[in-house]
Amino acid sequence: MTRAVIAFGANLGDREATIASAMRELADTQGVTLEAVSPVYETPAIKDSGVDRDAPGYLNGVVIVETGLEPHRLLDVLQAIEAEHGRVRAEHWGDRTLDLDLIDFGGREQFDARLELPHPRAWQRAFVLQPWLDIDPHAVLPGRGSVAELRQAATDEVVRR
Ligand code: PH2
Ligand code: MG
Ligand code: MG
Repeated sequence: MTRAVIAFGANLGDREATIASAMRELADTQGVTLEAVSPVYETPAIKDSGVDRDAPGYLNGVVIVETGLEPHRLLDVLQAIEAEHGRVRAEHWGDRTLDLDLIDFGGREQFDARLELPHPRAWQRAFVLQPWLDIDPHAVLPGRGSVAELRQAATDEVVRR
């Protein structure tokens, strides 16, 4: 079994209902057990160009799971749940009903066309680091260091719900 960290985000539709239902679906997945679900944060949309105050805001958080699945099978599960919630992959970093990102998989570092572990931008995003820290104060991001220290350095705005 491996401990995996998954970040969730939603900025379209009924964000809370979507996240609640995604958490249920994840919990109902064979080979996946929920260990902890973080508090939820209200966060402004980040685009390639920086903060976009005109875009709808996100709800963001993190869930820690224990899983017997391999990373790509877990990714399949996450993408199936996204698709069920009407996620359409159009604009890069575009608005979305649901985003489920695999952040860390048992400290593994790997890279292929479909998946990079750990998630390449998690280290600089307070909307991932803060909720992760809430449920695992001693968390470490492989190759980057302690999540607590990374959180101190991250500047994007997160407001606890
Ligand atoms: N996800 C993105 C791009 N921008 N901004 C916020 N606040 N929260 C997100 O989850 C987010 C984002 C790409 O996945
Ligand atoms: Mg994302
Ligand atoms: Mg994603």
